[in-house]
Amino acid sequence: MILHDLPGAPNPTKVRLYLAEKMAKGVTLDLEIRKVNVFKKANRTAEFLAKNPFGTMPVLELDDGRTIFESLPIIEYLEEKYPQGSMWGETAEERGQARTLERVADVRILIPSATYVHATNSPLGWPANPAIAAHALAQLQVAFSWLNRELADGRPFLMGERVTVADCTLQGALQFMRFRELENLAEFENIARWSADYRVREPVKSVLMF
Ligand SMILES: N[C@@H](CCC(=O)N[C@@H](CS)C(=O)NCC(=O)O)C(=O)O
Repeated sequence: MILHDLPGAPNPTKVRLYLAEKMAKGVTLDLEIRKVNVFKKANRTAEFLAKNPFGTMPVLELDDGRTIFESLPIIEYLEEKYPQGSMWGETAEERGQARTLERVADVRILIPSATYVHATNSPLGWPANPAIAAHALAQLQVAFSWLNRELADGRPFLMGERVTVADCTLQGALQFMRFRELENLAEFENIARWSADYRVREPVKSVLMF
């Protein structure tokens, strides 16, 4: 398998963190990671668009040439292929809750934070858009306020004592926000504490850029 990657970007980072966590649980994955040079528009070539018609990363290319080009389905595919060391949880209830937190981290944090970064200081050079930035920031404030209250109990991971995909998604978002120096989470001290603790864990150090 080949993972087509864009280091530092939120969705690819989510998958890279997932892989790092999975390997730290002792799972061996036969996977090559290939960086896609977006500055040279390598994701807009006919060859790449045949793998993902939308030109986005991450893309998982299977050994038979088929591709999976959405981050969460990539993770779900790998979870099915490598069920040992579940990154969702042991019981149906745990998995349901972990998936809920993952969706919140993605839909209410990762997507608006990526929108905000691109609308203010896009690392890809996309044009600024103050109205879109303001809307995204308002969405983020709501989600961060809720999550900050949830994390007030000092738990090490979103689901408590065990790491899940939800942590990978949240850190993928926060990593990307560092491009905008928006990871000034002073107002959200419990999220800041969670992030600082998560970032220094051995498995994830090699994935996080700065
Ligand atoms: N919903 C998709 C979003 C993928 C996406 O937007 N990827 C971004 C990086 S986070 C990308 O490749 N951007 C480059 C571009 O659009 O040219 C997923 O979860 O994989």
